[in-house]
Amino acid sequence: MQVGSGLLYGVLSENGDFGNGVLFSFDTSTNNFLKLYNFDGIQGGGPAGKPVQAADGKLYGTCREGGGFLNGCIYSWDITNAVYTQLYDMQTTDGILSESSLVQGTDLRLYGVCTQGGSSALGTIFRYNPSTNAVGVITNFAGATNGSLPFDGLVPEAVPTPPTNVTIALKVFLEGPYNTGTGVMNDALRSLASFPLTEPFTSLGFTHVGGGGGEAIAASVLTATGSNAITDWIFVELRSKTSNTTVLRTQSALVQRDGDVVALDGVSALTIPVVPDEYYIAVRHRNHLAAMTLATVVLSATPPAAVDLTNGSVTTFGTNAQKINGSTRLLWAGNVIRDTQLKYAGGSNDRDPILVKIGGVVPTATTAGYWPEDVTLDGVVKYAGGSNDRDPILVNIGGSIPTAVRTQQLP
Ligand SMILES: [Ca+2]
Ligand SMILES: [Ca+2]
Repeated sequence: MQVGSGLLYGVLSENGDFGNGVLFSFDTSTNNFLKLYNFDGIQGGGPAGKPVQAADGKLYGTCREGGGFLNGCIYSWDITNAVYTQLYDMQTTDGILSESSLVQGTDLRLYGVCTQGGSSALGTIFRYNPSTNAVGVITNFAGATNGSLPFDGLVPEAVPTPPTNVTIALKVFLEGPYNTGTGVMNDALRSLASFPLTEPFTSLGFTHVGGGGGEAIAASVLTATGSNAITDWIFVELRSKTSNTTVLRTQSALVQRDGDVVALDGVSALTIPVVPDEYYIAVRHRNHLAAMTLATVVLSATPPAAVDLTNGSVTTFGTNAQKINGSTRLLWAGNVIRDTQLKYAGGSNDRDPILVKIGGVVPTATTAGYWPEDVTLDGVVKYAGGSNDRDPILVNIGGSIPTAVRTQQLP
């Protein structure tokens, strides 16, 4: 066994100064073998099984010979003070000639087996209490009924560590960069020098919960091309299965052109450090209306739960939470002033900031960069002319009555 100092400890069952075995240590860094104690055959001899370090820091082991009744004994070795102690002399009723290592239970008792002794002289399972220096027999082996002659001790069942992550194969399309012709989103933003390598949500006032926030990516993540190129950052919420308004955990992630929401390496499935359970999943973006699953989704460590918000396979909370484009679902574009409404006119409308961003005077002017006013996410804020950022807002509130609004569908 290797204990805190990095030393390994073991026993030799024969020889040594008294011919009755040796307790030794071995330094794995220096290859230094050190005899610590020579068993004398009186206070124990013929140690068998490897010593075990108990919770009190001492080593504990068994001798198959010696001791007060010549039936073997239980001993301890105080590592700190280099002191050997003959603790308990095995009697015939306890079991004798133990060849096993001990194992410490959660009750802090040490458990072992004897090859002989006990009520049928065919061995026992015993329990040693270091606090009271007492041995109790748990099982007497009787041969035909339950076996005999146990040699090698007991092994504790390993308690599996419950997973603390879930993975999601989440898919979502943003209307702004979505191209109906290609069926994927554009990826103009990733080429901008101003594309943030740290999630943009915190500085925009999004509320991170449960340890989310501050996620960062390597610049190389943005060099991917094709359908897996990065379109933008996306904000994922896991909400309580018992309260769909209670956000338990948020996480910033990336969305690829084909809608896959991926981890910070730009390719892996989204992993969120929460215990496996059922959650509502909401998806937010800087300037699109958020949407949430109507039902909870069972999330586990593996396989990733498929949550495809692009094809209608997942029902969303509310009414028309997403824009329907043929058979494709998109998050509504145009929430330039990030609130719960798309507004084209009136107070806090989403149109005016676009005009302001291009300078406020010449409607045909443009401003490049990573801005919430860039509704189409093409890297250019544009108020008038083809592919401008203003018209999608008007279209999304109905297209005819400028004072109409579209309200985000979240509980
Ligand atoms: Ca708005
Ligand atoms: Ca634009």
